[in-house]
This record gives sequence, structure tokens and C-alpha cells, in this order.
Amino acid sequence: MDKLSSLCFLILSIVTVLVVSRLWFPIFVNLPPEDMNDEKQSFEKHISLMSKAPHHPLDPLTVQEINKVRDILSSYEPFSNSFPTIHSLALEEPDKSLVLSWEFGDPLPPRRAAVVGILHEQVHVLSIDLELHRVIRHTANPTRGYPMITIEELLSAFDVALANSNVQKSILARGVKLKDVKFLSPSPGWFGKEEEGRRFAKLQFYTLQGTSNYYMRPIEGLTVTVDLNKQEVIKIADTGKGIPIPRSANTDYIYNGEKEPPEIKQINPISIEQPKGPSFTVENGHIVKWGRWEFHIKPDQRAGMVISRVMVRDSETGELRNVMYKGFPSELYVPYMDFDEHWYFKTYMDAGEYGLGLLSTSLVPLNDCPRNSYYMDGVFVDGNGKPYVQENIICVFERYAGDISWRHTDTLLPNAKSGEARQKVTLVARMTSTLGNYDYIIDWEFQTDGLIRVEVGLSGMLMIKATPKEYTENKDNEGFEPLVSENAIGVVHDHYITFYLDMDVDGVNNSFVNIDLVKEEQVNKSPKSSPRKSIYKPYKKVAKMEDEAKIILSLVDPSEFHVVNPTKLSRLGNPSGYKIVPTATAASLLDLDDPPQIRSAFTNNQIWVTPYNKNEQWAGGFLAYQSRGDDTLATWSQRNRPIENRDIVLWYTLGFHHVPCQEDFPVMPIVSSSFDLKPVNFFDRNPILRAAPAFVDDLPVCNVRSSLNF
Ligand SMILES: *[C@@H]1O[C@H](CO)[C@@H](O)[C@H](O)[C@H]1NC(C)=O
Ligand SMILES: [Cu+2]
Repeated sequence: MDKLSSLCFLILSIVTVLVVSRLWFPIFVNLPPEDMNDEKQSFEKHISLMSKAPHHPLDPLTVQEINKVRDILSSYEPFSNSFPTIHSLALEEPDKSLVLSWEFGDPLPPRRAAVVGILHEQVHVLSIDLELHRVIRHTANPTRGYPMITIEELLSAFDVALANSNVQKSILARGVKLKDVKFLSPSPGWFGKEEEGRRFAKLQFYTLQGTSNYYMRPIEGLTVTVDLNKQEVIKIADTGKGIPIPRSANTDYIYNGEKEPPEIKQINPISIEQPKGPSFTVENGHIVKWGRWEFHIKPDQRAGMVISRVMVRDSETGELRNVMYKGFPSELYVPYMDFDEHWYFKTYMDAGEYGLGLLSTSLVPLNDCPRNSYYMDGVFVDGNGKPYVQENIICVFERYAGDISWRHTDTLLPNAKSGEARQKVTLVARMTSTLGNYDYIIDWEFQTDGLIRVEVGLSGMLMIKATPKEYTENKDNEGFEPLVSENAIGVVHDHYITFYLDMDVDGVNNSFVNIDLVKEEQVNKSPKSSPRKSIYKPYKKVAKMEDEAKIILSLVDPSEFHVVNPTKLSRLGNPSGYKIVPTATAASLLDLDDPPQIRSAFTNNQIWVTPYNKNEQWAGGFLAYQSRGDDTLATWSQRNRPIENRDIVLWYTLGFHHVPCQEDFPVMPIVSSSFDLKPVNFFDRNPILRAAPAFVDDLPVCNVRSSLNF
């Protein structure tokens, strides 16, 4: 780059920072502290930020509200002698009809909290009214299964396990020092009678000796079962004495200045330019407005990130139109494929067992999210019911990746040169969750043409199984266990992310329509009217009952899947709709009566449609830990309820089969897949027909020439 253009970029950067920091003061307020000693101070700063009153019926509970809930609970008679451990405490959303009729300026509907606690081995589910200052509903053990485990009880289970002399002996016998031992507590799933009646965790161990990578040096074949209520060891299984611990060499992944080979040219710093600042606003903390879109976004301890009240403006009239009432990842099922005593139970249901929000971590500016990002904090609750702030767990930013949103050139016109084209700029809301070894990146991407793309990325560390093997025996026709490093198998597994999508296309009452693509043959017609033998035609089939909307995808028997408003017709008489467009996905190969598949039967179909029911939000059941599959999407849907022209919820499961390979070691490059919610006959014509093209002068500080001047 020449001197002029370098100067030009410098000026641009400074101007951008100035513009951005004035318009977007909260971004910088929320940046993580540089000095770790400032942590306490920054916590207080956030308390004051977060204690602001809620503005919207769906706003999460504030720090003050959580403290109030805790006060109410402490003086609640059944808990007056001992306070339960709190496994979740969050806003109990007001009834949908109240939220839909509420407008800015109206008083908020009564603020309520939903609390799940455990006391004396009983699960308590409470509803607390903050205005009335009392418990208004209290049930014990509503279903089988237990709530999300708390970090505190896991840490304490580890202490209990490590204090056990037999566990110590087993660890020392492998030449590992106790000070190097770390743990993971895979949820135990549910495997029949002998595991019932007590809440427990299975702890497994890793050594950090010689590495900063927590998960690459497993102590194989040692599983300690700890009763979570009593906090005592109930079983030690030690069968792995002869199995070596994988070596530490090449396991580090933290940047230490080490360089790639000089032949590989480094990529220069890169960022998008927004000389006029971002085009979106975040109003009252949670309402995002961008271009034609408007929606509410909030962190949630269990779902991670919840997007609500999604509306898009009509491209002709400018009117705000409803698309979706609420969307979020409802469950995340990850079964591993290994019969081994120390592996068979690894069949996680991460949202219900651990919490996608509770295990979200602060996003790293520039690397997790681009420079032009707005960050949002989450307020969660610890096992004692005390609020804490998880900083910067959601980022919202505009993305321009150099793509095109539409184009055309009339090449047959005599003077045709270049044609019409439009840039594709989108708005992304992102959250990541680190569920032990794995990292999930979940993006909701909003396009100007009305399409919403939900993308899930997988990264982090493989779950490693130690083995005496150092080299792969290449045998055909034999199931294999992928060796990803010396003595380290990357165990084969799946990931299923089941999304709850309460679509409200132009109103609450919608229908689910299969558009089946059906082959039509021209047979024995004489005289033959066409030389063609076959074509296909789309056939509409409105699903009247739930059973008609249980979809297993098939390439050879294709359909489109539309959610339409049968009472809202376009100029041409087509019902206004959105379709769900699956892309690459996977389906479970497990037996339907395999215990993990019974618990996660919500993955038996890729698509389900249910009538809206406030109590049916968690596909794996309200209490998912050690659940037995009797409160899942699959069991609710057995009722085969009517779904035509009603308030309906669409469920979609995005799946991945994962056969690990060496590139996944020691940290996995992202694997991703997505699905789209795409308007169909929702707009009367191309909704971005009149969007303006971009011109060179739009970027006044630096023009295109300077960046072409290599
Ligand atoms: C939606 O459908 C239900 C069931 O048919 C009906 O009771 C309700 O009034 C409808 N709601 C609206 C807003 O049309
Ligand atoms: Cu994987």
C-alpha cells in the first residue's frame, strides 16, 4: 500500500472509532476489563447498569428483581428453615395475548419469576409474583427428572471424589499428581431401574500436566459416580489401568507467538468500514431495529439466546408485520457411539442438563465478533439464588461479506455492459456456549429480503478416548475408531439442535402446508401431446392434525414446508407464508427404543408442528437431567391435536454426524450448518427491488482506488 492510502486508512480508522464511540457508548462500557483486578469494580458497574427497570414484558429479570425474588423465597414458609439450592430462576413470561396487546407506554404486565429449586431431594417449581410479593404457585416433583445442575454442586462433587482415598489411589497408580487432575462430569442419562431414585453425576478425570489443553489427556477407564444431593461417592469404576494417558506434545492451542511456516503469507488485518456508523439501534436494552427488521433479544440461562416478537416491514406499505413470536434452541442432544462402560451414558441433553446460557462465555472482540459489534450482558443466578452478570455474551453486528443479494445483466441488449446488482448486508445476533469440551456458536442472521438464517457452528475440543494404539490399522469392512493423535481416539458422535420456532406469520393463527413435489407421467395418451415422459408438479397438502406434520426429510420424496396464514392472501390470492428450508442435516441411527433415543425422541422427526402451549417449550422435557423420556415433544405430540389455522409452533432439528479426523486435533476448526426461514408469497414482489445500489462515494474517506493500490 502506498503512503497516501496508509494515511487514508489511518484517518478512516480514527474517524470510525470516534463516530462509533459517540453513537455507541454502551459498546465500550461493556468491554471486558483489561486488568483482572478491576473485576469487582466492573461487576458493580454492571449492577448499576443492569438494575434499570425492565421496559418490555419479555425483558429478563433485573438484578434488583432477582434479589426481590430471593427475599420472597426466604420468607416463604416451606423454606423458612432451609433455603433450597436454586437450579433456575428467570422471568416467567406473561401470557402471549398480554404481550401481543402490549405497546410501548403501557404499564408492564405483572412481573413474575419462575424458580426451580431442590430441597431435601425434592424438586420445587414455583411461580412468584413480584408485585404481590408472594409465591402464587408451588408444585413439587411435577415430572420425573431433575433440573439443570449447578456449577457449585459439580465443583463440590469433584472435591468429594478427589478426597476419596480409593479415587486418589487409582489416579496416583497412573503416575498422575493430584494437583494436575481436572474433571468433567458427563450427565448420566437414564438407563433403567438401578439408576433411578437418586440424582447423581459421573465424574471423569484429565491431567493438565504438560499442557494447557484440559481435554486432551484423559485418565481413561476411571469413572466416579457421586450422589449430588448427599455429595458422596457411590461407585468407583476403575478398569483402565493399562491404558496410557495420551501425550502432551502438540496439544496446546493458546497463542504464544509461534509462527506458521514463512511460506504461508499472513492475512492482513481486516474489518468492514461503516463511516456513518452502524445502521441498527438497540432500544431499551433489548429491542433491535435494523432496516426493515425489529425484534426483541435476550439471554436465557437455559436456551442461551431467545429472539422474540420478530417483525418485518412490508416493502410496499412500510407496515410492521409479524413473522415469529419466539425462537430459540430448545434442546441439544449429543449421543456418543461407544458401548464401553465409561462411555455408553454420554448422551448429553446440554440445554436441559447444563444450560446454554449459563455456560456462555464473554465474546472476544475482533475474534469472536467483528469490530462493529454491540455487546449485551446476561444476568443469571447462582446456586444460592444470587444474581451475577455474565458480560458480553451476545453480540449484534452488521455483516457485509462481499456477497450479492440480487443481480441481472441483459446481455443480449446491444450495449450491455454491466447490469444491476445489490450488496448483501445482513444483521447477525450471535451467542456462543462452551459446554465442557465443546463450543457452539449460534447465529441468527437477518437478511434485507426477509430471510432469516439460523446457523450453528461447532468448535472446541473433541471428547478423547485414550487407547494403547499409536498408529491406525487400515482394515476394510470393519467399524473403526478414528485415531486423531497418538493414543487418542476422537469418539464418533452426533449433535442435534432442536429449535423451537413459534411462527406467527401475519398473526397468531397459521397452518402448516406440505408442498409435495410429485412426479407426473404422461402415459398412453394418444395422440401424445408432448415428447416428454415425465415432469413434476407441486401439490399442496394442509396438515390438519399433528401427525400430518411429522416430517422425516427425504431427497427422493421432496417437499417444501410452509407456515402460512390462510386468512391473509396476497394480491394474487396466495396465502402469506414463510417456509422452513433445511440444508445439510443428519438423522439419528439409534434404535428408537435405545434409552437415550427414548429421552431424545424429539429428534425422531426433523420437523414437528404442535399447537401452541405455554408449557411445551423444552423438547426434552422441563426436567431433563436423568429424565426418562415421558415429557418430550414426542410424547406431547402423540395426542395428535388439530393444528390447522391455529396458533402453531414449528420444531426443527438440525443434526450433524461427527466422525473425527486429525484436523480436529487439538482444537476443532468450525463445522457449521444452518436452516432458513424464507418468505413465500409474504411480500407482493421482490422486497428489495427498490433498495439502492452502493456507490463509490458512499465511502467518502477512502475511495475504492486506494484499496486497489496494492
Ligand atoms: C385462532 O384460532 C382459534 C382456534 O380456531 C380461535 O379460537 C381464535 O379466536 C383464533 N384467533 C384469532 C386471533 O383469530
Ligand atoms: Cu462433534
